[in-house]
Amino acid sequence: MASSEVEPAKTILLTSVANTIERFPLREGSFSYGTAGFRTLWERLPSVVNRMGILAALRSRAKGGQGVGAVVTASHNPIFDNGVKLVDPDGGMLSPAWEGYATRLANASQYDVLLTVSDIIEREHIDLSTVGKVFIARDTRPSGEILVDGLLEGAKAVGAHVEDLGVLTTPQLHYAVRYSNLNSKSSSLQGYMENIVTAFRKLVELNPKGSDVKIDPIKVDCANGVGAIHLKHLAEMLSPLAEYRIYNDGTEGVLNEGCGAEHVKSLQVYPIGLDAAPNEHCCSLDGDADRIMFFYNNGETSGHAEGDGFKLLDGDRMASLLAGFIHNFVLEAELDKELSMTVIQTAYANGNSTSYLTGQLKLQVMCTSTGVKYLHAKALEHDIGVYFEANGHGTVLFSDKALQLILAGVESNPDPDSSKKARSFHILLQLSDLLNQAVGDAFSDMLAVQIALLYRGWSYIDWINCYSDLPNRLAKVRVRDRSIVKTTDAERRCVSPPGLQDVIDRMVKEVSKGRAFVRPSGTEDIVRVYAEAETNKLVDELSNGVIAAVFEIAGGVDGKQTHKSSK
Ligand code: G16
Repeated sequence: MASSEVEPAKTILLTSVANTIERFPLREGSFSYGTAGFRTLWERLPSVVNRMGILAALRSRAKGGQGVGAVVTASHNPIFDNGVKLVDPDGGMLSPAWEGYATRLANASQYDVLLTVSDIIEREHIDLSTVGKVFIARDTRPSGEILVDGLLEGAKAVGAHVEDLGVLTTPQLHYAVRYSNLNSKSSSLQGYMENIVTAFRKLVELNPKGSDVKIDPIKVDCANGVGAIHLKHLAEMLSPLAEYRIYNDGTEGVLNEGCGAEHVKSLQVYPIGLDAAPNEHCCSLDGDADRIMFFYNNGETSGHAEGDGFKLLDGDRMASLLAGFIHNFVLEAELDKELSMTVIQTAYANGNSTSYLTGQLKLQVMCTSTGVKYLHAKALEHDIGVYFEANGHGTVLFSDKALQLILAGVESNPDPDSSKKARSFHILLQLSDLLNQAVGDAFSDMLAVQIALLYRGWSYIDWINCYSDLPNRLAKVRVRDRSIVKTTDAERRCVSPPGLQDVIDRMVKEVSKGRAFVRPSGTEDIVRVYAEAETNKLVDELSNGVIAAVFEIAGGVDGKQTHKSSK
């Protein structure tokens, strides 16, 4: 664009921004781009969502017109919350540098919005002759439709071409953004479905036991969310090879109420409406289907009616199953010298899962702060990055180098039956297709777990027997202002308020295999308290002690323990 055209173009753009923000007045309170974007009561969000439309369009223009995503969802939060999160052109989370712009824009007065937009254009050297492209999707929350209107307006005001993809799972939107920019696969919803269905079918065919196998049916709690809509379609495509029985499909129950991945992980009870007979394979998705928990009933009575026989296989279990499974093929393909493989966890990972990964599987493990954005970024630093949060978010990323070596192996060994090594190349290639490369995805994780169990001939019982979890507790404590709680060392140590970490250290020292930390949630107005120890008695003492310390030192208002360990 000629320099004489820049100022008029900018004036037109700012006028258009001024017009759109006027229709979405700023609500009271402050907003912060947290663990997964903005999340709060939906009534507070119209101005924020409209401004995120503006930012998404600016981000796209700053990236030379590549597609950027914006998804309206509050995932595991209650139905009356909503949220908005932006997706970068590679299908990953918004770059941290732009999160600062997001927070600034969300809190700016009408006038400051114009200054901020102008500042972003300058700093990011945005060429105003580029046309932006924004993909929009939302979950099933009733407020989503209203909020999407503002998002759409904001993006259009900055001259973006907007594609509203409708009601999608969060991973489907990430996938659409990634592959619309890469042009290597169809980015459409049908393309997404066909990609994972084809990879799953091929993996079943490559199974050394032959393709005439029986895959255990699985009962899927869809949290009354968007997962139900798309799982129905996926189940039809995979029938009769695999069978998915859908529960909490949204026709009767309330989103995330008494069901969903967060509910079963926190309370360690069955989701409402799903009757698990002993040893049946079951799982729960969350409200936007980007995380998954597996569980079964071991048939034992625990005296705790809601959780009788309940056994949970969480994100740590997925990490250990899939890392071990994939590493085995890396070894058989003789790629272990050429490819670095690492497992990324957070402080919430059970200590015994980390010991199993390092001790039994001999894999390197790293720890990051909570939030897919941190784990995903760390995983990208390795050729094969396996990342999972204990709460069920995660996937396995393959670097370009890994994919090139695997592809070369497939090309030089076209017949998978010719040797174990040949088969391993083919299996790795299909796994890299099955596992969503943009973000953790409940659907592809579910299918990958089914494949790993099928190859190993394992039931959930065999899977859970790999190691025993250390007893652990997760509690939520409401404090007057959670922003006073600040942490360091991948959230394992608390640096503010002063004195809190000293008290935690003293308590942890007294307890065998003790570990505890506190951190402010980025999605709810609470502080989370995690504790683990060698026995249930010890972990109860430790957890209660830390909760009391948070109350006293961080200004507690209300607190409740929301997590029981598997006994
Ligand atoms: C989001 C993030 C996750 C994070 C979770 C809880 O999940 O994507 O990475 O683990 O929030 O975060 P916090 O402890 O900060 O509240 P989701 O499924 O709600 O989108």
